[in-house]
Amino acid sequence: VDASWNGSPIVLVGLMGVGKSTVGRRLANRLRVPFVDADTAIEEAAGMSVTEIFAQFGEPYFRDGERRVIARLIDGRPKVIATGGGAFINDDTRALILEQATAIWLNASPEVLAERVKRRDTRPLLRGKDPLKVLRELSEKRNPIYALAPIHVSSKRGPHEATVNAILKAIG
Ligand code: SKM
Repeated sequence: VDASWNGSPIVLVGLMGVGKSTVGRRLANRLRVPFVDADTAIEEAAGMSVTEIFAQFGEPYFRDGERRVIARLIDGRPKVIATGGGAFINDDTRALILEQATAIWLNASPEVLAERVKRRDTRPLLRGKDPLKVLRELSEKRNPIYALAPIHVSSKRGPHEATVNAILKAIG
């Protein structure tokens, strides 16, 4: 497809609402490689939803399972993996991703993110809170860490296809 992507798994990181799953699926189609959503893989492995895991076992337990699932998904084969928003923030998970995959930070302003998450109510970290406020706080806290990914692509308002094209250009 291109000159510089070495075929290692592409791992999309960034905050909830930025479009990691949608963009990831389309990117995988364009590259003709499999797509995996890590949150979905965790739910399949656990036999419960992310929300249920948080509620019943707490966040540290979830993070540990998340790291193990991502370690299993990064198997050297070309594929696109969308991660949950907190995966890359965990030191061990981030080290694994940086060592064994091509990490891409998908970023957007808290305002754009808040607009997108409004359409779904499946985010434990947003439960009962003002999404814009939470997303501003999370951006401030997490953006410096997401920025450790070697490739940064911004996801603007509008069709995700533009973001997919920007990624293809960035890895090409
Ligand atoms: O992985 C889930 C979970 O709700 C945690 C999270 C986060 O910390 O940003 C994002 C979701 O994808």
